Amino acid sequence: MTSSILYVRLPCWKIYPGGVIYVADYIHKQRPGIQQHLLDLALVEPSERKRVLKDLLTKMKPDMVAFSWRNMQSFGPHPEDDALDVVMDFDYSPNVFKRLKAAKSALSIIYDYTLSRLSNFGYMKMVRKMLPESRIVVGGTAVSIFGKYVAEKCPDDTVIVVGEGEDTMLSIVDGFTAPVGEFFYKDRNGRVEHRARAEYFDLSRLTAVDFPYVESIFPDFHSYINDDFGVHTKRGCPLKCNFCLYNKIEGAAQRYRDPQEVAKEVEVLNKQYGVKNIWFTDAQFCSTKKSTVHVEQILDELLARKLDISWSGYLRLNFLTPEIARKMLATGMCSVDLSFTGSQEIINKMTLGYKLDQQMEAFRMFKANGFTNQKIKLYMPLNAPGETIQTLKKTVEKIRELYDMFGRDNVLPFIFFIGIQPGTPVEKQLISEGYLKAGYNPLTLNPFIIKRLLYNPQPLGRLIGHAYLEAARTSDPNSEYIGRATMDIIERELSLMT
Ligand code: B12
Ligand code: SF4
Repeated sequence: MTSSILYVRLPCWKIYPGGVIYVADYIHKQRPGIQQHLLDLALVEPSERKRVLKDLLTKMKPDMVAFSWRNMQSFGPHPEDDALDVVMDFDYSPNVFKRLKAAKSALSIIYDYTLSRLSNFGYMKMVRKMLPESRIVVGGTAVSIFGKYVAEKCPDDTVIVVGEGEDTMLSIVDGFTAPVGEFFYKDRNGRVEHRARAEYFDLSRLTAVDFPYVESIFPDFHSYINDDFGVHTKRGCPLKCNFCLYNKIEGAAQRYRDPQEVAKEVEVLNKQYGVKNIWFTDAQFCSTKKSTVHVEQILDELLARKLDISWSGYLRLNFLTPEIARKMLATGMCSVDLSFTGSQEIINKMTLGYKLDQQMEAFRMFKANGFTNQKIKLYMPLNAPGETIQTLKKTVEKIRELYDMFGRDNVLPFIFFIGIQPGTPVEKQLISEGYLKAGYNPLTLNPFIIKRLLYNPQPLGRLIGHAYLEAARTSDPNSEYIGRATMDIIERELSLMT
């Protein structure tokens, strides 16, 4: 049986480590006798990480070391990520020096990306070397997608947990004699076996996180107080958007936490710790009809608690009602974050499963039910398969409608492209069309393949690329958002085309 666990959150851009905290909190509630500690390497200088981990291993001598790995293939550049400028300059800048500079930056991004992957496996190997008898476990979203790859590279006698971790971790803690959930196990001889998930974890068992306990095992907890705190309200997505992996990471069945427990969690964060910003980290905070009922229950619980928070999360608006819109705004929703294309043809091609008219109607509901100056963030899959001059023109028109509705300054069109992810329908389609080679490696370090995985093909790719670069050159970032300036230039160029 396990008596001590060291959790190590592997480095990524600083973001509250919600996933591993849910796991540690659950283990504590089920097996309170186990000593736990959480080391967050995202908060440690790169040059210090090995030493800090080594010192902790020496001091604590845990009999289990559990790694949490969030991002592995993080190429999804958008206007708030420098990598988008690099890709655009490399492909479309008329200035040869800018192109060379972009090539150099691209190589340095890939170098960092390779180094971080190698270092992560290095931390696991260090544990195996220093504590040969310890059990190593690794989970997290990156592992949920690339579990097989992690199993190939990690040390022997490691359990690689795919998908949600609470119940699987408990079964490992209890001796790994009757394991549950999905995982790969690399045994002491390096052989890898796989278990598919056969049971569902009952989310009503996920009661409000015990933050005073979390504080006691995670001394760096306070460094996140002013950031967005991730709060989970449900898991799973039954929809089948053709580019998306979330329904595989979380499963298709939507399961819900108790709304009172969710609200209690937010209340403690807000009233006891002064946390103001919440991100509901569900694949979609509001999506199916049933989930809309659950969302309304959570909003009612939040309203009753009179909290001073601002929140956001990914939304689909199909089943929005004026009442829910009012409650969302009244509880502190600060932005409407959603995928957006203004063309029903593209919505259908991407199998998004909603009507554009419904979505526009939902926007009007926000406008009529308490909208003040919340941001409308449009994650636009520009130039997705099937995009034409006509469909792009329709998107431009609909964005204009949104400017008129909410005020131009409140609408933020994100210049976003589809990132092709392994096992998705769009990946299969692009392989069959010869855009990608069958059997390509989704974790490749080849910059040309990486660029292909960010889908922005010709001829519209050039138009969008040039528009983005012109916007970057001519608009003032202090007074204009680059996505809006880019859309204006795209509109101008489209008007010259038939
Ligand atoms: C919400 C979300 C965001 C929000 C986060 C808001 C916030 N403040 O938390 C925002 C919009 C900011 C965001 C940004 C980004 N994201 Co994001 N995000 C997600 C999303 C939808 C949910 C993640 C989450 O918090 N889930 C809730 C928690 C409770 O679950 P969890 O972390 O998965 O933890 C569970 C399990 O993984 C497991 N587990 C975790 N750790 C451990 C450890 C052990 C030992 C065990 C046993 C189990 C275990 O158990 C936990 C509980 O069941 C996922 C997709 C998805 N559906 O999972 C993408 C996802 C994680 N994001 C991803 C990416 C790439 C990014 C960005 C890099 C995008 C970009 N280019 O900017 C940035 C990076 C941010 C950063 N700083 O690292 C990728 C990462 C994987 C990859 N492809 O390598 C994902 C998987 C999406 C995807 N398919 O590409 N993201
Ligand atoms: S994009 Fe959203 S709604 Fe579509 S499958 Fe993914 S999580 Fe579900």
